[in-house]
Amino acid sequence: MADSFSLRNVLENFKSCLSDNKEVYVKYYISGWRELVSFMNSLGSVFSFISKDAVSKIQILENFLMGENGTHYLTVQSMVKYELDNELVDLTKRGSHPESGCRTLLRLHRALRWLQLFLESLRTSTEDSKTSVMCSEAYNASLAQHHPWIIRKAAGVAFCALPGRDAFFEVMNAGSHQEVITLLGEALPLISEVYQITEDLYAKNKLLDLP
Ligand code: 1PZ
Repeated sequence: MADSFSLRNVLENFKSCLSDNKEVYVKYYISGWRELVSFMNSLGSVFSFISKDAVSKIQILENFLMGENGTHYLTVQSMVKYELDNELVDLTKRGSHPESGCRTLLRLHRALRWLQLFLESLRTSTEDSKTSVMCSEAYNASLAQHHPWIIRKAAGVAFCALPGRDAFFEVMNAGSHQEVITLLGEALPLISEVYQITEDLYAKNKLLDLP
């Protein structure tokens, strides 16, 4: 999988994510994340503690989707309704539902905000911009506030191992730098829309701080 990664696949998945009435399909949401994980794995083993966590969250959601109540997990909207209606979510502290679809997807949702910020800064970066700096700025403005000190430290160490900007554009495997930048310009509005729809849904249902 790692050798077939292309930024284009990520874009395709996030494009397929939205239904006609703007619901978010869980299937394509997790496929998009699987692509990103295969990309991250191609960057080296320093990132494996991050990809392990992402994979386990993708797997939890996939198990729901493939399970006997799978039809309720077709979209993020139907998942939220189903889990709330049936009291399948730990709302204030972890208890009998420590791995609900809602809390699991929230972790990926927060990471999607990091991705959005990071890709935007990559898109508008210049020759001498540093990926590690862009990455940690995006992280500090998003995910970091949800992580304890020890994870923030480990993430900081991993960021230093990121390839430089040129190499980074290469591994995205989507043509020349200019083509990658163009593709990022297409992908970002899609990612932002998926992010915003999920954010509004979670806010409306008071789910943004699920333990
Ligand atoms: C290309 C560079 C990759 C940088 C990725 C930036 C994100 C750093 C995140 C580091 C956290 C990894 C360790 C696991 C943390 C978990 O404790 C948390 C909360 O979950 P809980 O403990 O509540 O069950 N997990 C997360 O926050 C989800 C993190 C997913 C990160 C996916 C990144 C994918 C990057 C794609 C690369 C293009």
